[in-house]
Amino acid sequence: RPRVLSGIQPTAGSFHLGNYLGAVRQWVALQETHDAFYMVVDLHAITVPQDPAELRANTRLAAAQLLAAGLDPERCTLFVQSHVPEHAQLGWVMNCLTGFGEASRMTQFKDKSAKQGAERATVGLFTYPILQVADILLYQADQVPVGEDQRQHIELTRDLAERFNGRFGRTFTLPAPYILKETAKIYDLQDPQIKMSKSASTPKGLINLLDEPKATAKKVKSAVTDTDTVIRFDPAGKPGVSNLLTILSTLTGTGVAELEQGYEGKGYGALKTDLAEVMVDFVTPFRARTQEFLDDPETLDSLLAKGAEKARAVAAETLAQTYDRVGFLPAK
Ligand code: AQP
Repeated sequence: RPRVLSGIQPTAGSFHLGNYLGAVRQWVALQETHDAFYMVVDLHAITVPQDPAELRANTRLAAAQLLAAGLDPERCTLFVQSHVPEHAQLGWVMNCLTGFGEASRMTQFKDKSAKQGAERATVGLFTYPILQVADILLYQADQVPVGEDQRQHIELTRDLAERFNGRFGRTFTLPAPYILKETAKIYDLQDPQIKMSKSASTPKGLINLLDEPKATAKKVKSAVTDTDTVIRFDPAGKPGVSNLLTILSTLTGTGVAELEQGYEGKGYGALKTDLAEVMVDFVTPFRARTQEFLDDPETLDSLLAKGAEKARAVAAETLAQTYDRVGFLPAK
């Protein structure tokens, strides 16, 4: 079985619809066909200030949501990044292989540091793509299921893997991005030119899966569209309507062309009403399942501990090989 690896930050509390459609949904499908490793990336979370109690609670909350979305610990390895110390250890080796200029070109860093003010951004935020390189290479992942915003980091991962392999001998698998065209980028409901994101979106533009279903329905109904009336998939000309069609198509499994046909002669109101209903049907059981997992933190923690044990077995082997190649003296 080919191997996949991906991660999600625990920082926001609730996952948003972009996280789910762009990444988590694919994770659920891939656990059936791939040797799948998924993690809650708490090391990445502290690149920006975190309240310790909230971080701990949000880490459990992220794991609960992943389980509620359909990850099955019998079918995949689900763990918390900080439970596997090899991530930070390989991260250091990768830091020492990366050029300063190369790291400076990461657009996610530029965007995120600009938002915070360049002076306040931490060195951790600057090097987080390199930690992500280590996350992926530790597991010798063949594919990395993510949204479009992560493509550049996977390219960096390939570059560094090739560099290491060239310098020290073949050690790492070169991973490929696994990005589904349709859902690579889910857009903000109020500003369909920007991606839906926890930091850039306004509350009305962002659908948090754990929000009150009624609030979600309201946001869908007040989504920005255009002054035309035709329901047609045309991302350049009609970004708002196209975004709604993408979301509806993915959640219902109905093709976009079929949806366009079905809405012929109907107005935007009909599309929004249907999507609001589909969203409510989706988030209602999702919220309930998440709460069930949260209500039993002991089971949740022990399940994560088992996941970390499985992950460590793989990670430790890669790290040992890497340390040996680099020339570190083995500890006797
Ligand atoms: N709008 C999106 N469309 C498609 N995929 C998306 N992802 C995020 N937003 C979209 C994908 O979700 C996965 C987890 O991302 P993350 O750990 O970065 O989660 P986040 O911090 O909650 O994501 P945001 O909202 O994008 O954060 P900020 O605002 O901090 O940049 C990834 O695979 C990502 O591609």
